[in-house]
Amino acid sequence: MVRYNGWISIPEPYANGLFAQAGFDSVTLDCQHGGFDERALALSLQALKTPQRLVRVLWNEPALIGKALDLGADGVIVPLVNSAAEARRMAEACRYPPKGSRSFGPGPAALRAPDAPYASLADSIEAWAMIETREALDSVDAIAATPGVDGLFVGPNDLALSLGLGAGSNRQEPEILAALARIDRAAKAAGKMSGVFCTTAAYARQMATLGFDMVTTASDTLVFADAARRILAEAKA
Ligand code: 3PY
Ligand code: MG
Repeated sequence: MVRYNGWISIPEPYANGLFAQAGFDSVTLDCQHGGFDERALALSLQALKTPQRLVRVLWNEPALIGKALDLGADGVIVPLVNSAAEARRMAEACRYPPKGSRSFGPGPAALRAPDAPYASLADSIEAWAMIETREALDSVDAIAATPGVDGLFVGPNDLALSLGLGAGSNRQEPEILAALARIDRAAKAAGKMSGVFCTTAAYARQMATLGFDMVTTASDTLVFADAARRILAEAKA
């Protein structure tokens, strides 16, 4: 079943709760290009009741990945994973030894399931590697096959930039559609999940039909700006 993901950039638990009430299967709090600092992330993770709460971390950096998980994220989306070595770095940062090198400190994560042994709680987290460069595309099979990488998530803007096509989501150029199909195939061949960032319902449906397991359907900043523009225009019409 396809997972419908909501994308959250506004670092405000109240706004995040209103947005999440739409009923997304998962939400992603964006620490790369969104406004979250550590404190805001902690508060929003505690406030959100969505079944799966992912955090897009600022960088492929074990300290940032460990912190997001300690704060209670159910998984991380790691930007710009360009090689098998980089995939290994992020995967190991997500899991405790012997599977990885995450430092022990469950913190607020333990509030989610106080009776669960920390290892089983940590084992259920999802590690998503972002495929968003030509280099990543060239190594996509090796990234997908990396133990501990649970899914490949496409950043269409950076991917299109890297392919020399300029930034933008919801793209229909054959070269981009071929890259998307290639990434989805690589994930499936390795028994992993595939996901893609979209900003329209139509494109999210198209990607779900193509085979993607998780589609980002709406982004809080775009929804906010679009609704204000549309209502103002309607009032003036
Ligand atoms: C991209 O499109 O590059 C992304 O990272 C989506 O947020
Ligand atoms: Mg990106």
